[in-house]
Formats: sequence, structure tokens, C-alpha cells
Amino acid sequence: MKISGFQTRLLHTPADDPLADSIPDTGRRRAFVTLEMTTDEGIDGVGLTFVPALTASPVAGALRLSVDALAEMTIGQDPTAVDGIEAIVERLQNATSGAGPGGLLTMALAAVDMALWDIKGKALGQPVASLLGGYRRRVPTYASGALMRPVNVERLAEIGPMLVEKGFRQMKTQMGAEPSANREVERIRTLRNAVGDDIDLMCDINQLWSVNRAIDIGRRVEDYHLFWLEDVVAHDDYQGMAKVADALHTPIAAGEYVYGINPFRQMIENRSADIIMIDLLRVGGITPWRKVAAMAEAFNLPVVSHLVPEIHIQLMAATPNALTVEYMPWSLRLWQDPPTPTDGHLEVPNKPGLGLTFNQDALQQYATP
Ligand code: SMN
Ligand code: MG
Repeated sequence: MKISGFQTRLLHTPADDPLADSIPDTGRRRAFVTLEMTTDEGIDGVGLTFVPALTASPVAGALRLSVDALAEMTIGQDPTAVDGIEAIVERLQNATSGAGPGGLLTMALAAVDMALWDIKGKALGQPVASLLGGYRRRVPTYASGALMRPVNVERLAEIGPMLVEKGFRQMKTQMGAEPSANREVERIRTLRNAVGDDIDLMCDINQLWSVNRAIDIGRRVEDYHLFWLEDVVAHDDYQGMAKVADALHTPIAAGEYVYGINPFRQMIENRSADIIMIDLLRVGGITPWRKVAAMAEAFNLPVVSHLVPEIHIQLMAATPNALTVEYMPWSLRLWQDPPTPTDGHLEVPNKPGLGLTFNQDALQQYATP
């Protein structure tokens, strides 16, 4: 089998929040780049990447061009060969390493890598989760995106129980933007009281605290038993994060901001985090993702996924030390048949490859020329 062609698209979708049932069109957009690869045997592969920005990013077009450039290099290659995906990805990495390992090229590489695994799965008639080792069918998932910083404390108390009603047993909120430590704690107290003690609550700080503030507020919220506190300080302050992790009982999660494999080594060696969060796009795709997960396993650490649950389900299902899939629904409208949670779990689709088909109407609708 040989890769024979590809098509990319740059899309801008409304920055809405379906889990909170709030679909106000604020005019803000999220930018995605989709990849469809074709082979000489009629098997297609799909890939996806996106620009993590809240407004139309000036570099979204450059991301698409990067996917084009990398996909072009795969023409004539065979992802099912003995010298297959690892070898292809290594060539792409080597060809771009002067412009990497972080940034747009890594995120572009992720889309190509995904499509290669999708093609291999379809060629062999197996879900990617099986190709990666196969561990379980269902993985716990948590609601994300509905309880974020702009949501005020009164709305937190309404939306939390709504998510429980929808079947979620775990959900994530955010701190980091309130004017006082008391007001930060108030958010967690309110949400905990609203959902009760049996729901797992995560909280994301997105690097907004100093080490001292993280220890101070972190101690004050320990009474509310958070499942984890995420990115409490600057993502590359490995020693500062370790100080926070050491000072608190609450597990510290981190990892979504780093690119490639090596920063995870720093994070793990420094004992900065108790839970390793891997972003499929920033790590550079499925091929490096599983290496980070295995590195964490060797240190007895669990891993969690960041964004794109429809693709991460394949990886998380194949990973014994995987804890829970972030159900962030941003990219779901791009697919015909994305997996949806039941009883707080996501299940691997009973289809080969990634088990996903682009919704061609959505691709047309959101395409940016
Ligand atoms: C997050 C990061 C990037 C985009 C959306 C949300 C957040 C998370 O840090 O962990 O979901
Ligand atoms: Mg986060």
C-alpha cells in the first residue's frame, strides 16, 4: 500500500460550549486543520490539529501549510510496512528538526501521524486501540469546558448539577482569575456543595499562580478533596511545581503545555506532577504519545489526555496507567459519528482505525478559503 494523495482544510468553528447548553455566538472562533489522506488501495486516513487560541489566529494558515508540507513527504510511503510509521515519522521529524521540536511543526506532525495510524488500522481491520496493545473497551471520562473561569460562581452551582444529570461523575473547573484567595476558594466550595461529595472535581489554573499562591490556595481547598489541581504554576518551572506538589496532598496534574517527549522526562525526574497530562497535538501525535505514557508507567504515574477525546479514546483504552479522558467537545461537530459518553465513560468505537468519519457538510460549512 502507498499513500497517494491528501487534502487539508482550514476551518473556523464557533467557540461555543455545548456541555453547558450555552451556544451564544460571541463571534469568537476556534481554528482547526483537517487532513484526509488517500492510498492506492482506496483506504482513507483522517487527521486533525488545531491552533490553541481564542480568536482567529494569524498563524492558522501557517499550520495548514505545515500539514501540507509534511503530508507531501508521505506520498509513496507505506504505513503498514515493517519500516512503517516510526520510520516515516522519524523522517518527517528529521526534515523539520531545525524548526522544532516545539510549535506549529509538532502540531502539524500530529495530524499526519494520526492519519498514518488510521490507515494502518483500517488496512488491518482493527481499531487503533488494538494496534497499540489493547487494554480495555471503556475509559472513564470527565466533563470539561463548561465550568471555566468566565463562568461566575452562581452559574457554577447551576451547571455542575446539570453535568451530573447528564451522567458525568467527574468534571473540571478553573481558578486563577479571582481578585482574592477567598474568592478563588469560594468557587470550589460552591461547586463542591452543588454536586455533592461523590463527584470527582478537577481544577485547572492554567499557569496563573505563583508557587506561593499555589501552596496557599491549594492548602485552603484541600477540604474539598479535588481529584487534581492542574498547571498550578508556569509549565516549565519544574522545580517550582515540585515544591507545590510536595506541599499539597491534592495530586498535581501537568503536561498539556509541553512539546515532544523530553520535557516529560524533566517533569517526571523533578517529581513536578503526580498525574501526567499528554496533549496529543503538542506531543506530536500517537507515536510519541504512547512513549510518554510508557515513561510515566515506569515511574508509577497515571496519565490523562488533553482535548480531542474522539481520538484520545483509542490511546487511553490501550494504556494500563491511563486514568480518565478529558471530554472537551470542541472538535466533535467535525465528525459524523464521534463517540459520546455513557455512564461517565467513553467507549472505543467498534470500527477499524480511529473509527471516525469527517462530517463533510461541517467541513464545507466551516472551511476558510
Ligand atoms: C484548555 C487548554 C486549551 C484549550 C482549552 C482548554 C485547558 C484544559 O487547559 O485543560 O482543558
Ligand atoms: Mg488544562
